[in-house]
Amino acid sequence: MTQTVPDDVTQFLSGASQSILVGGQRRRALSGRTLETLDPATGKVLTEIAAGAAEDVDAAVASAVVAQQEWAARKPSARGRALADLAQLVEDHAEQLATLETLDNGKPLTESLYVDSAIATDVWRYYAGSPTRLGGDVLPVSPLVGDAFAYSRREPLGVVAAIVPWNFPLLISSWKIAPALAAGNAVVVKPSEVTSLTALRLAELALEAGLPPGLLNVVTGLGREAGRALVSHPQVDKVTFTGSTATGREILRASATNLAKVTLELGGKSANIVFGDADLSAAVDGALAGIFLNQGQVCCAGSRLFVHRSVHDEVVARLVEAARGISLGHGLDGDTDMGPLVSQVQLERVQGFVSGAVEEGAHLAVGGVRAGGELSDGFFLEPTVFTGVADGMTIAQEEVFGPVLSVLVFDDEDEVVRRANASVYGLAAGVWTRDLARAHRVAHRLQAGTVWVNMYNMLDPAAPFGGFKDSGYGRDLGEEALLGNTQTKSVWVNLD
Ligand code: TXE
Repeated sequence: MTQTVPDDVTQFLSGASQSILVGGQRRRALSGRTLETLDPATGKVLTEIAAGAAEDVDAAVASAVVAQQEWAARKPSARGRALADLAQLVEDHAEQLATLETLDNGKPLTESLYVDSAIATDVWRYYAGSPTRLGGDVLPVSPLVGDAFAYSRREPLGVVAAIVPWNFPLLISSWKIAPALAAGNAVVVKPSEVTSLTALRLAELALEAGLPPGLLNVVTGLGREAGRALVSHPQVDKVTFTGSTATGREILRASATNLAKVTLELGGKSANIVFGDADLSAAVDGALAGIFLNQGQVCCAGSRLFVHRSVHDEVVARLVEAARGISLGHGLDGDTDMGPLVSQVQLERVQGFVSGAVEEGAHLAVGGVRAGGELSDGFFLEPTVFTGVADGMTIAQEEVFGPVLSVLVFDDEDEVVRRANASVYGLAAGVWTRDLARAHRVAHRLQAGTVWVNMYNMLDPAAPFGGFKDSGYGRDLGEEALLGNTQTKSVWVNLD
């Protein structure tokens, strides 16, 4: 496997140890420590990043506090223009950002380009329109004495901390940072220690677009050092987090000290339901995309595929055949359909779920093994399908976060809704049917923050995204994310 890496990307990688961006300046960690970041397709060191810690976080928050004042004082139209310029720069650098993402995370370049870079551009463009739309209301008050005019204002919170995971580093950074900035806040972002590169490049582009230095700061480093210091910092007003449930709980506990507002997106175990009357070709394609996009490392992955008994065998046969045809490889190779898992740790975690499922009695229909040959140094797992999965099995209850599909059989609508809802998670769900009434009925009954009908894994900046139940609270994207980055002030004016 030899890939050609464009010069601009090689150059960026060579300077990556200066990955802390504070007050508009890139530098190393104050401690001088670094962390290795690997290319997951080869297991080789890609570059080194700065291992930031509490003192770097202090500097970043201090510079964010100052820059936020300047930013919030700009006219809404000026803020909107700067964000639109950044959207344009993200689009102009789509290929560079996508290449970095593929090298760092492993996903195929086509995905990095047409999902991550493309939606990130749309997200910036969407929120570029927000500053000039963010108004308040005239309040119909009835004062006890005299008369008054009252109105509400949506004001920024101050400094927002964004804790970003490794599965969609550019995209999730964008959907956390863009609404925060649009609402007039400053941001300190702590990307995942295994995929920090695109958040850094994005922050450089923000400077190029004319955002004030210090408005968007990046502190790379470990979660337990840089991340922990950031979420408990006394001058952080909001934490927006996507990641594991355990870390989400820890962030919530930290917010008891600084009373930061918290938005959590914590993953899921989403049900994708194929009724007997569905267009089976579309449903099978949707099921495959639902579980194999980004190697299954997707919070809303359709990891529980409920298939009606009447079409079960046919759907399984098609899934297995398609899974066998998926070609694994380096994300920069043109004929790669699926890349490696993000890290050795994640590979081992997923392999643990696979062997556990076999022990609990699920039938391994295809995959389940680490890829060998020239891929053996990377963190590749063959696309995996289990059949005969029962609701109580670990593989049907816990988030696997890998290319592992569990197929469950069902007989009727009430039953499948009850079983789909029998999860601590509630992030997303899919329904495949030609029956219009059933599509809406089931969509309304599913306990999930997003339900897709005859489609899967579709995201758009206009559609709020987030979870019911243990999948978290608060919403990314849409107007809700914008409002979630504001606080409401009521202004009363005495008219007497
Ligand atoms: O997540 P962590 P991990 C799930 C998925 C995966 C599992 C573990 O099931 O297998 O989580 O992944 C930062 N204070 N998801 O261990 O630890 C960390 O540095 C502040 C689902 O990688 O939650 C990183 O930037 N920050 C998920 C981010 O939190 C802390 C996407 C996420 O890492 C911190 C990723 C702390 N104490 C994993 N500890 C989804 N919902 O899409 C860690 N971090």
